[in-house]
Amino acid sequence: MTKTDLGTETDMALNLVDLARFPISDLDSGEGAAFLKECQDHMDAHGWCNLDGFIRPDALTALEDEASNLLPGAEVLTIKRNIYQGAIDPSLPKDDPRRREYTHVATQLADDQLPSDTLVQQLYKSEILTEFVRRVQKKPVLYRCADEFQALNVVALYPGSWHAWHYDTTECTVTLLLKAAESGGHFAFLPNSRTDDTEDREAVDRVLAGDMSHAQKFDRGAGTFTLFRGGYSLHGVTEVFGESPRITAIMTYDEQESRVISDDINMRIYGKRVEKILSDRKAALAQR
Ligand SMILES: O=C(O)CCC(=O)C(=O)O
Ligand SMILES: [Fe+2]
Repeated sequence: MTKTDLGTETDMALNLVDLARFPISDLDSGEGAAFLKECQDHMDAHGWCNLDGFIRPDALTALEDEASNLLPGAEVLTIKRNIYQGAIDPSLPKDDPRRREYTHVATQLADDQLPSDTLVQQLYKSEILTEFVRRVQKKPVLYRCADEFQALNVVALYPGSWHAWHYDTTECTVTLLLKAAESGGHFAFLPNSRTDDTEDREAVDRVLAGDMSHAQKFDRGAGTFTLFRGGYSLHGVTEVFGESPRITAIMTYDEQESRVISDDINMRIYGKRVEKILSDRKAALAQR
């Protein structure tokens, strides 16, 4: 499938999603309504919703090819961060695992490196898809994140790398697996491990100490669409093994319209390239 086969006028979800199995374009009647209820019930009961085979096989090949062609232009990011991706709570004891910084190495395309005519960007911008995510999460309003770097990312984890434990900086995250790892590379998480003012410390500390027995883990094939509350569910990806990378598209959403992330966090996540963009911008503004 190529971009010209797909046209540009229609909502891209209609072209890429397996609508026969996942009728996201009509959620108010018949099969669509029943499907939505199933997703909502699963989200309520478990804190996640996993849709295996969400992307049609021909569309998946096109998305995977597109990502593989773009990835050589991506930076290899070495990201060192605590699980909250922000300042450490000074009241924590010195040896508390929640003070620790965890490192992962990812080859990552930020939103501004994904052109607007790419399939993945058009899928993310789909109103049908956004509305589906909103309704599964039972939000009165939900917007795609407006941050120029974080909104949509494509992340490749090469063998030997993993994604360190963290909470996302936006509330609702969807991950779309474009290419599965040959082995390893499991997405693992603690559904709803924190709220705005409390955290399930026992569960979090257990995971940080290396005990994964209570973490949620499941096998996901390429084309799987997984909804969860990434800002409130500690999560990461286990080490990738084999010869080829594991590739995901990360789509972020927030209840707040025009939600952007602080420069400080973006520089920490995206490193030198973003530091330069932001400092060049400041310098240009100062000259005006
Ligand atoms: O690749 C994944 O499955 C998850 C990645 C992730 O958690 C993130 O990019 O914030
Ligand atoms: Fe995440």
